[in-house]
Amino acid sequence: MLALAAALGAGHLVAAFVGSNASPYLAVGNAAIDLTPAWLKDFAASTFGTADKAVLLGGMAVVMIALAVVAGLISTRRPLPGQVLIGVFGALGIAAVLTRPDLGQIALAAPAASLLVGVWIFGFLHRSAMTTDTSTGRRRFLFAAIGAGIAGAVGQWFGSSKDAESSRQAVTPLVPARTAPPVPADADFAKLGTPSFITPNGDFYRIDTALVVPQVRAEDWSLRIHGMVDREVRYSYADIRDRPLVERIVTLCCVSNPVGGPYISTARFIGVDLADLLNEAGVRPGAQQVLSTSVDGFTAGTPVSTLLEPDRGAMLAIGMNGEPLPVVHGFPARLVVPGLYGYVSATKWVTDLEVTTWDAKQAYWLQRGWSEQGPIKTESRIDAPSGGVRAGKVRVAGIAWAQHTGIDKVEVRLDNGAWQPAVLSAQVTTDAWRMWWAEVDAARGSHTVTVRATDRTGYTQTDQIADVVPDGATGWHTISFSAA
Ligand SMILES: Nc1nc2c(c(=O)[nH]1)N[C@H]1C(S)=C(S)[C@@H](COP(=O)(O)O)O[C@H]1N2
Ligand SMILES: [Mo]
Repeated sequence: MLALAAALGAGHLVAAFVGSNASPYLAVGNAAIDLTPAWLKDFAASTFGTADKAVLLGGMAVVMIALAVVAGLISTRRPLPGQVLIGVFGALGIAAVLTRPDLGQIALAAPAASLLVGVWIFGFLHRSAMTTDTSTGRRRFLFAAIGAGIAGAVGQWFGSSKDAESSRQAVTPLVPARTAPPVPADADFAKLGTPSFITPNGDFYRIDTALVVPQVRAEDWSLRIHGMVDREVRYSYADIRDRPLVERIVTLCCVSNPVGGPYISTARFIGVDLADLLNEAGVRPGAQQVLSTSVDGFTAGTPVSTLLEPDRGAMLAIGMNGEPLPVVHGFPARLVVPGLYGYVSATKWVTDLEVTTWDAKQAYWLQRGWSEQGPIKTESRIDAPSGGVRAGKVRVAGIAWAQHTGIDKVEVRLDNGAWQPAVLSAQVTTDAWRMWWAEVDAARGSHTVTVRATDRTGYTQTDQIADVVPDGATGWHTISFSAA
């Protein structure tokens, strides 16, 4: 176990210089995320939610420790079994680093350091354990433990000294030339249990494949637009922030949001019109998708036609709720496309836009069985009541969304009774959610309440239950409560 710790510590230290994702433990975790079959990923996401990354890393630790203990026990005579195990782990680390699109060959130095240090330390400790001089043996074990800890800690400290947060703090206030409309007091029914209309940055849902949040400093960032364009263009952070900025209120939603789920939030995004940037590059006829790539290799494919729609409001966003984008939400820059699920549009830490066709390139989730097109489905959710209530008039409240179309009507029903209309909050923009509340008459006992929304195309949410794969869940949200 100690040799393994020393190996991981050495790899972590080297990774601080060659790319923090090259730290073998993280590289293997990231490779596991990318290689996980869709069914297992769905299981993990639905079982552990956003804790799935912690579960993955914890599970890897348990497996590694168990194997290390076994290898140690069968190495009592000769060091070979333990050294072979470390060699296998090292090879895994090397293979994992090779699969990472964000890591160059130099990054192989990290798992290679792990392999060499691990094999050497295991042999060293093995010899120490064999000596008859137990105090020397103990001292050497202690040295190895301390060395492993120091290597890991220095790697962690040095790696994080290049964090994006200090670069983010240095960004001077982003002042939009065109601000979003003010949010009226009746835009939410937070007092009745709905979320606040604008989600504070710290509460905004987070979904991505990154085990370690990518750290990109604004001064190192640039966005390249290439492919089926008249001229390739490149923008620095200063180029973007010095343009007239626009602010838009947009509700982002994840395709993995189950009916009634939490992966939906709203912010004021500040940035520039993506269509302007694409037009500066000059999109050639025949182009179908814009493949956006993040610094860590995630990709999303967005229809060119949607991005160039004059009223779509697709953005390259650099600000969120008056601040520079938080690092977890994509600092320095991300895409935001009203009306499309995040997996086909909302690339965070975006550095590359390739104008191409659907046949030429397949984005990350498309390769994993999700749909090519991802318009957000009209849905609604009940947030209150949660828990028991007093019998009589009971207030039910929640949210409804039909981004870029707008909500027309929300209805609720108690215990499969008649549908009754809910009161809607003020409409701020069709690109954001709307809150609703209604009062139902609930006698003592247990009840269910169900909600459904109708959007401005006249479409009423279907009660047909569909899974989140391949293009978003459907079905009516129902909750149970008891009245006393
Ligand atoms: N770089 C990167 N961007 C990404 C993703 C990702 O895994 N990596 N996930 C997408 C998905 S599936 C969603 S739903 C949104 C979530 O954005 P948020 O974390 O800011 O809420 O980001 C999108 N952008
Ligand atoms: Mo998502």
